[in-house]
Amino acid sequence: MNIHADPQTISAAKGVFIDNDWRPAASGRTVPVVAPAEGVAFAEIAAGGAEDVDRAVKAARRAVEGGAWGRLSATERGRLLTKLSLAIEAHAEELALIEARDTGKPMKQARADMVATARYFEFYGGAADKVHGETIPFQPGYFVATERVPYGVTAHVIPWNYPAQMFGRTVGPALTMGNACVVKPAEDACLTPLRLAELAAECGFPEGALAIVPGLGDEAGAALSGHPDIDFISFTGSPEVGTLIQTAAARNHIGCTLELGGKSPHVLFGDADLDMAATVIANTMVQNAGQTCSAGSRVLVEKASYERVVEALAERFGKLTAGTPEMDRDLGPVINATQKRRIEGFFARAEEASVPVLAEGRIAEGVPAGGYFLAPRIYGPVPRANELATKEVFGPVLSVLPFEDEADAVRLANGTDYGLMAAVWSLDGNRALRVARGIKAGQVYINAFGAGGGIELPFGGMKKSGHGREKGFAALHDASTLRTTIVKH
Ligand code: TAP
Repeated sequence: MNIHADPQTISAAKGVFIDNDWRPAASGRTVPVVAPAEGVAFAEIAAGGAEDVDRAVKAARRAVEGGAWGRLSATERGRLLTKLSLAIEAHAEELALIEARDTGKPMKQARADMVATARYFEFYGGAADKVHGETIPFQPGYFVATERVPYGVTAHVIPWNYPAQMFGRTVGPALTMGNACVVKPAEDACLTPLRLAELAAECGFPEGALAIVPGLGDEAGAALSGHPDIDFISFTGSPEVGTLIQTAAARNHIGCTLELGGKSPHVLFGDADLDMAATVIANTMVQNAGQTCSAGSRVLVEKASYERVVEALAERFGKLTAGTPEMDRDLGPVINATQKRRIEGFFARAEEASVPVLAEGRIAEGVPAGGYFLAPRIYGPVPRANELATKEVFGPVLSVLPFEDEADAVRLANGTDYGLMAAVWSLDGNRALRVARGIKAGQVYINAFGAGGGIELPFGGMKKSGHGREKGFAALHDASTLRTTIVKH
């Protein structure tokens, strides 16, 4: 199979996946799937709607209440997740090809995404029977024990930037804890989640344990998040849709986790290992063409070392090249024409505000004219009030801002609505730790950033980056609720 394989061989593009079976959307409608590197449609997905969502939720309810899924032990669930991890490894190249065509990302990044996706199911498969409750000393004559129990039916609305990884990240812990999951992937990139659900069925996941309803956000997504018979919602995406999700959850009196993006800072002191820092900053910034919620899109630099840092960053950014998945360069195109126009809007407004461009990468020769390619850029010094210092661009754009001293660095790092990830670069360990502990972010690195995904590490936002935690054991907590049993003896 190659990346331009006949879309019909991508079995994922078959419809709505409910009770381990494909069916067309109830409306019979479909949505075209556009390859971002080409700007042309190469497949169609079902346009699921309220009726499909209702069927999926009912199937999930049957699965957890009296169905085979609800009767499995934690160990048996863990084995199924482990089997799925092995199946993903066995199909990694096929999945990476689908992912690369669907999202436009370079093949090496799509391959790395499949390694990470398999790892989610490996990690959670192993964890399934290692989640313990506790006993609580209470009044004489009582025995009290707590246990983590599934919510029941969980809804998962996921974005287009890492379709396979996001699937593993949200569905992995939910299945581990015994929930039945209904997933609404993004219309812009949803082929790998569909294929992964099919693989799960082949691995033996019982009917109803996992359903996928592709379609439009304001149809399938709204129907799922507002469905009266779901017990919990996990959402990753924009703050605007996050607000709709939280409102829908509140209306149903259920909980939700929201992962809404960021404007993650690197705080770079003059004594940092600049060679390492600049390389990590440039490479992680353009990963997925900058369309990563945790992208380190602000570099805050100690004033005295500003020129040196800018030179090191500009040197690296100048070499970065955007290309097609097959070209396998540093980054691919952005996801669609709307996103490209959105990012170009930032460029136009930066020009109007006379924010200097420090360096620009390039677009490889020979990319299709219709592809949504952008050369990566660094701006600096970016005025503190400029939108490039505060707003999430979600593209390959880095903003550099000088700071005066430690206190100013912390103030600046915390000076946006977001609080997802951060890094402090300094060889003075005490200072690095002091600054790191002053930053309001769910993950703070010292002399590193991203660490290859860190599936074992709790991940999620403070402030307007959202609430709840994904990854690690923390995700198992958020994918389950607590029952306390009180026995009088
Ligand atoms: P969203 O519109 O938030 O899409 C995320 C998911 O929500 C998709 O599955 C989407 O479906 C669905 N959705 C859309 N409208 C919905 C509704 N009314 N009810 C329920 N679900 C709905 O994000 P986007 O349009 O893909 O990207 C816009 C911006 O969001 C980006 O520029 C970026 O800033 C941010 N973003 C952040 C992240 C992360 S990881 N934090 C990821 C992606 C995007 P459809 O896509 O089918 O409409």
